[in-house]
Amino acid sequence: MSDPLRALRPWESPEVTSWGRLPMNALDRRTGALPLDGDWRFQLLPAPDAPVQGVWSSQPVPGAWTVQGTDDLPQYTNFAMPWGEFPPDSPAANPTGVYEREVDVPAAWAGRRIVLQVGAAGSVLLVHVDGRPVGVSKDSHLAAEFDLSGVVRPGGRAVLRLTVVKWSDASHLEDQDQWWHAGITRPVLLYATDPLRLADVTVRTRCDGTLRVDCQVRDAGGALPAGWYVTGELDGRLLTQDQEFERFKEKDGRVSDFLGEARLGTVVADARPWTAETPALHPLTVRLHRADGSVADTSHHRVGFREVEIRGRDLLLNGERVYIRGVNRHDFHPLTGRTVSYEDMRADLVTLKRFGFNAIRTAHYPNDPSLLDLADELGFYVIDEANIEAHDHAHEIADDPRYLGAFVDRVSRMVLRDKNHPCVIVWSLGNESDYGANHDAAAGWVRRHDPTRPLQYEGAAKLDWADPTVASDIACPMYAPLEDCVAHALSGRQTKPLIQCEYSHAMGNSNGTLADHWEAIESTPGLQGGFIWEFWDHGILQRVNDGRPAGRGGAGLYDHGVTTPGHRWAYGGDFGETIHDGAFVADGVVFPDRTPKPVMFEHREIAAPVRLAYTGGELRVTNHQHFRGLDRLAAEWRLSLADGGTRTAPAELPRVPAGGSAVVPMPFTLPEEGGEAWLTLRVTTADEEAWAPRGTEVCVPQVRLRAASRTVSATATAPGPPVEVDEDGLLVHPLLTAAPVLSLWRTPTDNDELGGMAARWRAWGLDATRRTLLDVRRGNTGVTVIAEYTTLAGAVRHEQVFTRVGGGIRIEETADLPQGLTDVPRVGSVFETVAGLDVLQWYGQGPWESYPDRSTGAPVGHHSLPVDELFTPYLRPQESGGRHGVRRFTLSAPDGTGFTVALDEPRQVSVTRYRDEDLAAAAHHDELVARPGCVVRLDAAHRGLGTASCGPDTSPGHLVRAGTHRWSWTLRPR
Ligand code: IPT
Repeated sequence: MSDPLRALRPWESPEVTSWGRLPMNALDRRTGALPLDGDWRFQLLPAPDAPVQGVWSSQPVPGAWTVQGTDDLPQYTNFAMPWGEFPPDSPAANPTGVYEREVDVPAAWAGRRIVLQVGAAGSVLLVHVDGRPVGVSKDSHLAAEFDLSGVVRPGGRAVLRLTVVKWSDASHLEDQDQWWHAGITRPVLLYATDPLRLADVTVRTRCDGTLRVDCQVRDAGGALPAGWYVTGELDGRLLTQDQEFERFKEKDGRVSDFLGEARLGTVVADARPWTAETPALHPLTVRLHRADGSVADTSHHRVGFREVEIRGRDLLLNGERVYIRGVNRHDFHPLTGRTVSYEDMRADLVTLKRFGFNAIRTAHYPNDPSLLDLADELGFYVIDEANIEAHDHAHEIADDPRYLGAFVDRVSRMVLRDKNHPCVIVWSLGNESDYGANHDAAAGWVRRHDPTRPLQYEGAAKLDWADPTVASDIACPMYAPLEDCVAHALSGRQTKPLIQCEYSHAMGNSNGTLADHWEAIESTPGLQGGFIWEFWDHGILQRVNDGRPAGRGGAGLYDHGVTTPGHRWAYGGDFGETIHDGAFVADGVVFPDRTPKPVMFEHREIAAPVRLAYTGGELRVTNHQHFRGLDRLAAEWRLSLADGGTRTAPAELPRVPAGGSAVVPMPFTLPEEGGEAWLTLRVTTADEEAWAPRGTEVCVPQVRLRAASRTVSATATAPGPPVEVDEDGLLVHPLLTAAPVLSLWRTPTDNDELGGMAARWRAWGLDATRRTLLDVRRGNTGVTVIAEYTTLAGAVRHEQVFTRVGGGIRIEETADLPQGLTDVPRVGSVFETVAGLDVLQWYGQGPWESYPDRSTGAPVGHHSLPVDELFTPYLRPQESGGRHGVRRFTLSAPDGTGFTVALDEPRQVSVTRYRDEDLAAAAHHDELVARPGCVVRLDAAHRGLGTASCGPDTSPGHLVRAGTHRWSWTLRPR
C-alpha cells in the first residue's frame, strides 16, 4: 500500500498514541482562526485498508456519521465490547470515514506558523494534506494539532483529508457506558501564529490573591530569538515578570528547539475569590513581545482565585468544607450524538444550577472544552476525568505495558488542556479500568505536573477507602450502601474525604432514598457528597417508520420529554443491534430533551440554600450556603390549610451570612379551625443571575405548623339509597367503569426489574392475581364484601366495608398478606372512571411526582393538574405518575361534575390513563395509547423506589411487608 500512514496500521498498535501531533497546551486558538466546519466530501469504507473510491457523498463537520444518514448506526453497550476481539485487536469489519475538503490558506499567513486543529475524532485520526501524510492521533475526546507550516502554502489551496477509523486498540480504552459513535465530533480549524509564540501558559492562584503565570515560549524560526519578554495584564493591572530563563542548545547562532520560560506574578489584594457560589473571574491577557516591544503572540484567560486542599478527611475549597452536590455528565445530544453546541452545554449547566447542583464529573472523558469555560463562569466544581475506561478488559489492560503510553498520554493531555480552569478541582484517572501500573504511571505524572489539585480514581480507592498509598486522594466509591459510608466515617479509620463518584442511579423512576443520603452527609463528618449517575437519558430521536436516527432534521420534533408522533427515543437495541444493554442508557435526571425528571425537584429541595425550621413555637431561617449571604434571594410565605385554602404574605429574608440563621416572626395567625397547617417559604432569585432570570424559584422549604386533628373520620352514617354491589360483590357507581379491587402490583420500574424484585413478584403471580368472591353481607347502611386473591405465595383475604355516609360512600378496606408475601410493590385499591374527568385537584404533596422514598422535595399543599400531565413519560413505560402524602383529591369534568375522595391518612395515589397491562405491553412511551377514563390507584402501602438497577435498594422502612393492611376512604360526588 502506498500510503505510509495506513501501511503502519496504527489502529492495531496501542504503543502508537500519536504521530506528528503537537503537544497539548492550555491556549485557546479559536479567535482569529479559520473555521473548517461545514459540509465535507465523505465516503465510508468497510475497513481502514480498503481503497478510497472516486464516489463521494457529504457529511457535516462536526458530527458523528452514526446519526447523519450512513448505514453505520449507533450501538449501545454498557461495558460489553460490541465485538469479540481481545485487546489490542479490533474487528476486520471496521467502518472508516474519509473526509475531504479544499482549504484556501490566507495569503496573509505568509511567514507564519500554520496549525491544523481537529477538536475530536475517533477512535483513530489520520491526517493527509495534498496526499502527504501529516499525522495520527488517538483519544476521541481531546483535540489534536498538527503543524502544517511548510506543508500548505499561504495564498494557495490545499486538499485536507481526515480519515477516521472507528475501531482500534484504543476502543478498548473507550468502553464507556454510552452509545458507540464515530466521526469528527468537535470543530476543525486552521490557525496561524508568529514563529515566536506562546507555547503554553499555566495559571496558578491562591485565594489570598496570589497569582503566578508561567509562560512557555517557543520559536520555530531557527535563529535565536534574543530579547523576547512577556507582559501580563490582569483586570487592567500590569503584572511583573520576575523570572525568566531559556533552555536550548545553540550552535553557530542557530537553536535546536528553543524554549524560553518566564514567570509573571502579582498579589491582588482585593481579589474576589472564585467559588461555585461566587464564580468571580478576572480577565488576564498575556503578551509575548519581541525585543523591539512589538507583540508576537497574545493569549487570553479568565482567572479564578481559589485553592483546593485536602486537610484530614475534608476537601477544602478556599479553606471551606463544601458539599459536593454533583452529577455525572456526558457530552450528549438526542440529534447529534456526542456533538454538542455551546448553547446546549450552557443549557445543561443552567438546568443543573437551577436544581441545586454545584458539581460535575465529566464522565468518563474530558468534555467539550466550552463546558469548562461555562463551568468557570456559572460556578461548578468539576472532576475532570480522563478518557480511559477499559471496562470489559480492565484487568488485562491496567498492567499491559503496550497501553502504558496511552494511559499517560490521555491523562497528561487532559491536564495540559484544562489546568487553568478554576472550576477543575480534582483530576480523575478514568473509570472502571481495574487498577494497575499504568494508572500509577499516569498518577505520577499528574502529581508532579500539578501539585495544586488532588486526584482520584475509583478503581484504586475501592481496594481500601483509607489506603494512603493508592492512586486516589479521595475515597470515591460508586453505589456504596449508605450504611457502609456512614460506618467508614465513624470507624476512626477514615483518612480521605468520602465523596461517591457515582450514586443514586437515575434509571427510569428512581432515586429513592436520595434524601437519606443527604441527611447522613450533612450530619456525618467525613461524608462530603457525591455525583448522581447521571445527567442524561441518552435517548436518540429515531423515526419509527425506517428506524433511522432523525439527526439534525429532528429539531423541534419533541417537547417536554415527549416525542411527536412517528418518532421515539431510541435506546439500546432499537437500531437493530444484537449486542446491547437496552434501556440502561436511559438513566439520567433529565429526559433526552433536557426536560427535568421529578427527581430534579427532589434534589433542588435537598440542596436548598435556605432552610426553615419550626421548633418550640419558633420559626428559624438558616442560610445553608457556603459563601453567600441571602441578599440575592427573595421570598414569599405561603400558608396551606387543609380545610381553608392557601394564603400568601411577603417575606423578608434575614441578613445572615453563610451558615448563619435567625429567628423570624410568624407571618400568619392560624385560624382556630382548619385542621392541618403548613407553612412554605417560596424562595426565588431576587436579581438576574447568569443562570436564571429574576423570580426563578430556587427552593420551597416547608414546615408543619399544626397537625391534623384526629377527628374520627366522618363515621356518621346517613340515610339514602343503599350501597349497590353487583353479583360479584363489586361496587356499582355511576362514575366508575371498574369498581375498586385490591392491587398488589405495580408495573415494574427499572429498579424493580434489574434489582430482581419484579421476577420474584411475577413468580408469586402478583401481576395476575385471581379474585374469588367469598361473601357478601348486606346491612342497613352498607355492604361488606369479602374476597380472596390467589397468589403462589398464599391467598390474600380482602375485605371491603361499604357504608353510606353524608352524600357518599365510605370504603373501609383490609388486606391480610400471608407471611410468604413480604416485600410486595403495593397494597391498595385500583378503579377506573368514566371519560371526561380530566382535571385532578389534590391536597397533599406535589405538584410533581413523588414516592415514599422520594418525597422530600414535594411540599404539602393544594395542587391541580390536568390528568394528562400527571404521568411521567419515562422512556420505558413503568410505574409512574404517583403522588405521595395525598389526603384528598377531586377528579372533575369541565362542567363541574366529578367526585372527591377523602383518605383516612396521607396515602400514595396515582391517576393515569393506563392500566398496568397497557404499560407492560409498551416498550417505549410513544407506544402507549391513553384511555379516555382514568385509572385511579390509592395505596395503603407503596414500596419505595430505591436504586437497585445499579446500587442499593430502598431502605427497609420503605418495604411493604406481610401482615394486615388497613385503609379507608370516602367517595362523594363533587
Ligand atoms: C458504573 C459506570 O461507571 C457507569 O459508567 C455506568 O455504567 C453506571 O455504572 C451504571 O449506569 S459501572 C457499574 C457496573 C457499577
